[in-house]
Amino acid sequence: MDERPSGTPFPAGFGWGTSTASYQIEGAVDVDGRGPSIWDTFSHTPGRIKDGTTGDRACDHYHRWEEDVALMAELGAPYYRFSLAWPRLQPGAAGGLNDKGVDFYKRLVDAMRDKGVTPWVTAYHWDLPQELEDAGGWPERDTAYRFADYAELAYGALGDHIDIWTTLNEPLCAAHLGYADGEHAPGRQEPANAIRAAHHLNLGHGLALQRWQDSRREGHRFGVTLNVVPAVAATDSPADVDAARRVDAVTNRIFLDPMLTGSYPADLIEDLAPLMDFSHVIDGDLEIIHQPLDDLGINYYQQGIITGPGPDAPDRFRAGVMAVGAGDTGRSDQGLPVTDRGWEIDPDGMVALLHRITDDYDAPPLWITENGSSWFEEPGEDGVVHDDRRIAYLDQHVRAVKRALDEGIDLRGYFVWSLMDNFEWAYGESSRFGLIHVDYDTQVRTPKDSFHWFKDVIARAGLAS
Ligand code: PNW
Repeated sequence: MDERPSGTPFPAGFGWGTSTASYQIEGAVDVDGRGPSIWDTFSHTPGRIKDGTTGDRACDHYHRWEEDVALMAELGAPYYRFSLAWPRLQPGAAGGLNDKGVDFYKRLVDAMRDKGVTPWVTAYHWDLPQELEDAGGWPERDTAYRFADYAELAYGALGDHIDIWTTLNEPLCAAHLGYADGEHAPGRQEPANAIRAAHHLNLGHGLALQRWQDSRREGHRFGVTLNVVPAVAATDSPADVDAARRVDAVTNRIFLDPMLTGSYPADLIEDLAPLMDFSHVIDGDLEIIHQPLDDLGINYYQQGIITGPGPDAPDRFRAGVMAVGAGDTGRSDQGLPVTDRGWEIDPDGMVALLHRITDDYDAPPLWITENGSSWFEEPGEDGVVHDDRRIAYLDQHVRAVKRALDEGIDLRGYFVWSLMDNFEWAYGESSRFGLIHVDYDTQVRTPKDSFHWFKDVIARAGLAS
């Protein structure tokens, strides 16, 4: 029986969920045979993480998964999206799988399924085995083949336990932040190699999909998650419009076009000509990358308001991305309220983005696989985190999701980043995105007010007014 009150706004079966990633929550980095990843190396390099923390323990989810599954069940979201740690499943990125790693994920997903939570798994959320980085990392073509081998093994071992499989999370960050900007592991600042990394991530995605399709179990769904950062020209001046086009090519279309249309944008190749040629793309690669997708996950945090060169191009944000062929561009803002990371709160941008993908591509069903906000908040005297700002943020974005549905977008779900506070990459423990507060000293988990708010939204499949 449909227990939703009449007139509630969301379709029955709408896919509410939360997301996490292996390195950000698991800890236990040297337990049960896990090998080192680029994030272990990077976080242990002085100066790389703003507060000097590492993911050595993070949320200790590797040991506390039962408690975390109980919290998922209490929340009542039908989906939980998480990633597999490549160095836990295939330490050193060679040979067969580590049984203890496989057993961990089996325990986790079986417990989730027992509680009615559907696992949505990502094969790669940035924790590249260090050994592969030592051999050159994603700028090397071989890394794509190694990823495909790992993805195939993971599907073989866990395919009977998990129905929804994603190849990559945000290849944009893996390529540009890792290899051009240097803010993420492995911390290299080599613009041309970031473009090669992007291609090999694309290639690894296509190869992995081919392997999965070859042994697809009935009812399984395969996809990818991209963070598409809308590149909006700050004004209609030709300089700003052209800058926005260049940034869009190098951040968004460099992934969307090969995956969804089987080609790289001609303007991207032309823009990059002064930096590099495209001889790393060889015949047949684009056919491999252009595989059918059952779902396209979109991570949305904010738009990029792009300005052309000039003295008022403020905040030369993401210098690496800008350095990569986007030329001398800047990033402005719209004067909207921001989170504690300085990210503008712009739910309309999410709706516009969903329209753009729908209009420009023959896209599969869309899912918001991440959306959320960072505010550093500790429990008050009553032991509770009253995170009204996060509730307001989520409320605005859930309403935007509803608008998108009303406007005809084939949007199947909305996942909050994140289930719990976790190791926020270069920001370490200083940036908190969770619906659940984590005390990193005691590992005590405390649902925030936003957890209860989201639980209520899910239960009623809508908003109060
Ligand atoms: C995503 N940016 O990363 C990731 O998928 C998560 O692992 C991460 O915790 C979450 O968003 C919050 O940061 C991003 O600089 C990292 O614009 C950086 C940016 C965007 C997304």
